[in-house]
Amino acid sequence: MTTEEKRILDDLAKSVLEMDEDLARSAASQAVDARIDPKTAISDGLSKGMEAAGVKYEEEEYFVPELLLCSDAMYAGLDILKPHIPKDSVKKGCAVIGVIEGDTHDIGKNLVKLFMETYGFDMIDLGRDVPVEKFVETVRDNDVQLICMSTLMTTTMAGMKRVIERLNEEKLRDKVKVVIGGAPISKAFAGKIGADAYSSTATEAPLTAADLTTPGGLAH
Ligand code: B12
Repeated sequence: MTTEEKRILDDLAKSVLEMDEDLARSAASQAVDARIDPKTAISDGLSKGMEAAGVKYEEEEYFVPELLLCSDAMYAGLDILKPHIPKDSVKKGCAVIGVIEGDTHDIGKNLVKLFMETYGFDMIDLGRDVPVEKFVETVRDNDVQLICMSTLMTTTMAGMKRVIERLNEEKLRDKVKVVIGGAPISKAFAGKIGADAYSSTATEAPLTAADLTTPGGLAH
């Protein structure tokens, strides 16, 4: 990576951390002009800034209003980068995605959705604070091969287990693979609740998903 590319990624991260939408837009445009992979600009630039904001929140230097301004800057940069992500034309199937009930954190979920779409998945986005039954209904009523569930809070993790239990009860579990993610989630937790896979980043999520849904992938 050149010094200039590193400077642009640092500016993307800084723009989010410092709640600076103008810097987010200009650094994102510079990333496009410099032909930096837009996914790298998102994961190694904007997302890094959000992580740093999280540290400041934990240190009680930032509070909820600051985090909201950080996420505004993140979305300002994303709007510019999004159209430049190359789309894979090979269709990979249909997935439903949502943030589990009780949780309104949706930045990570939105990144996963974006990366899945550009990888060729059709996505049904249920949004955030999604009731358990909504996931179940969506699987029942649509031709979906995969559920992607997100949560950022330890207090809402149990909702993921409940979705899997309800899919079992409704005899829908064999119809779909289940991938879970979010900061407090781990591979061990995924195994414990009977999910098929866990992925720690939006970059990795589509590969994990394709492994599960493609014949010859991990699950076959
Ligand atoms: C930004 C933020 C907010 C924003 C959210 C804005 C939004 N629209 O999302 C706002 C200010 C609104 C907010 C509110 C609250 N927050 Co908050 N918030 C955060 C913060 C700082 C960053 C989260 C984030 O966006 N990270 C950036 C994204 C890109 O990362 P990510 O979400 O982890 O996603 C990546 C991966 O995890 C993965 N991934 C995510 N989902 C999925 C799904 C799948 C299927 C896969 C494969 C992968 C995957 O891919 C993503 C990209 O690589 C975290 C701290 C932290 N370090 O995580 C606290 C944090 C999550 N918040 C916390 C809390 C407590 C709250 C509030 C309750 C605060 C309050 N007193 O009101 C409320 C929640 C209200 C509610 N019920 O939902 C706590 C949760 C504690 C807990 N119980 O576990 C945290 C951990 C902070 C802390 N240390 O205390 N918050």
